[in-house]
Amino acid sequence: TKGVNGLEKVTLTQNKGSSVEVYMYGAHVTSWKNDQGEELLFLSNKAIFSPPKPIRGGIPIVFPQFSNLGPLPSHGFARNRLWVRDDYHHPDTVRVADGVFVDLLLKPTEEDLKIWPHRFEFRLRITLTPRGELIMASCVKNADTDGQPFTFTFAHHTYLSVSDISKVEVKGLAKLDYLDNLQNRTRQTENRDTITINSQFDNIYLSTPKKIEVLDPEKKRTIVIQKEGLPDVVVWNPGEEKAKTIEDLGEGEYKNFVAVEAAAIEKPVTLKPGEEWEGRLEFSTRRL
Ligand code: TA6
Repeated sequence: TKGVNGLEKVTLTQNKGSSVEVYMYGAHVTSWKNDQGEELLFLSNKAIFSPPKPIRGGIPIVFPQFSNLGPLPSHGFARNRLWVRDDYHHPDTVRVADGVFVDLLLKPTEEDLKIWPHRFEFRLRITLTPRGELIMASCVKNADTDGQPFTFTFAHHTYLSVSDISKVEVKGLAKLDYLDNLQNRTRQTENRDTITINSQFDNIYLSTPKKIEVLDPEKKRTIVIQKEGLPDVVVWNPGEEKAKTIEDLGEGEYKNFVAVEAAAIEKPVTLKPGEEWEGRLEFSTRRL
């Protein structure tokens, strides 16, 4: 069906009001509702649904470069390319969860190859389970069978919806090392058990556990993030001042999200010709 500005989107639905909306533009999940019909993703009121602008909110795919860690435009180009539907059989070591799903595929165009000369195939299966969980299973292949290895960094730049950023608690990152993006990515160690955010915040936590939890006391719920193959977690919020410089973010909206991004950044992934990499991310919710 057609979404904003006539952009193609796919909607997955389950019982009890649970649903997922995915734009083919960016393979971008813009909405996820759990089995209580609650929206769990933030989408800016000012989000621009107009290529090549990436959509502000939901789950942008950051590939093949996180931030400005290389020569490409910040966060790479997967988030502003048109993906296609794919009927390839996903090599689900990535356990095939029951549920409804859509398979999407991105391959480089000749133009893309000029800025990143690697023939990759990025397959993404987005599943909504009968219990209203959202699963993102990624598989990147070096399809240049007699070419060169390539290296990438990656993130699911997830904008989680929260009632008030200053009340949110992020759990699972205690004692870990992180790179502070606001201080030239200097390496530091987290000494708090629970992370709370009161101003601009932009840390890349390294080698994190498989499970991270985001508590929203006002909504009386926890969003549970479980992941495989995605060792790092970026936690980001622009804070009041920086938010004003982001044109596609409405006034005060910075309070309504925290980006918690399962990622592979510190140790970039290298694929030899024919090799594949897999990542898996699962979101569920629990009442507090
Ligand atoms: O993941 C955090 C981050 O890299 C921040 O430094 C911030 O710039 C954010 O992503 C948003 O980037 P964007 O290009 O979508 O405006």
